[in-house]
Formats: sequence, structure tokens, C-alpha cells
Amino acid sequence: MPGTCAVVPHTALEWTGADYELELLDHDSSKSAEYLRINPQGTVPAIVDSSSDGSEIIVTQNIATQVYIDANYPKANIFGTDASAISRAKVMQWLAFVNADVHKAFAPLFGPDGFVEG
Ligand SMILES: N[C@@H](CCC(=O)N[C@@H](CS)C(=O)NCC(=O)O)C(=O)O
Repeated sequence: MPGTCAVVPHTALEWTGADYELELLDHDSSKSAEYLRINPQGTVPAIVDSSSDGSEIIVTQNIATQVYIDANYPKANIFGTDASAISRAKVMQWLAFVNADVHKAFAPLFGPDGFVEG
């Protein structure tokens, strides 16, 4: 969904050089039955992948999608080259702050229709 937080895992995927397919959504299609099967919360981002045994993998929640990308493409160093415990923790600290605190604080600005009518 252009202009949303989905740009973060999208950017990470670009950094990996992965062969992936981008599905463009808008507000309405993110609430469709087809997409709600993938993410019952009706939000982006979401990753759909297949495991080695062919079963479907679905990962939602922005930080989780980045962890999944990093785990599959460690050479892309999307969380940086320092794999120390404190470096990894600091990456998660700032991602969690932006995702849980900053992102939610701006929700009324970008989506006032969720709070008021007209
Ligand atoms: N906690 C969720 C938040 C996801 C979220 O709120 N995404 C917004 C875009 S930034 C969205 O999909 N909004 C749905 C809409 O605009 O219809 C996550 O980390 O993935």
C-alpha cells in the first residue's frame, strides 16, 4: 500500500535482491475477504511465502516481516553488520519504538476517518 509503513519491509526486500512479487493494495482491498485470510487485521505489510515442504507461510506485523527477511537473507545485513547482542537489541528497541509508539501516534493524522465521521 503506497505511502504506508509497508515501505520498510519492501525496502528491506529490495536490499536483499530477493526475487519477490509485490501485491499492491489500497484501503478497500486491504479489507477484502481475500486479504483478510492473509491478515485478519486488514493491515499491511504481510509476507506470503512457501516453506521447503510447500506449505504456506504468512508473516504479518512490520517488525516480524523484517525479522523473517533478515533470517532468510542474512547477507543483506538489513539490521546492520554488528551481530552483537546489544546491537541487535538496539535495532529492535528503535523498531519497536517507531512501530508501537510513533506509528500509532500519527494514525489519527493519516486516517481521521477511523476516529470521526464526515
Ligand atoms: N502493528 C501493525 C500496524 C500495521 C498498520 O497499521 N498498517 C497500516 C498502514 S501504515 C494499514 O495497513 N492501514 C490499513 C488501511 O489504511 O486501510 C504492523 O506492525 O504491521
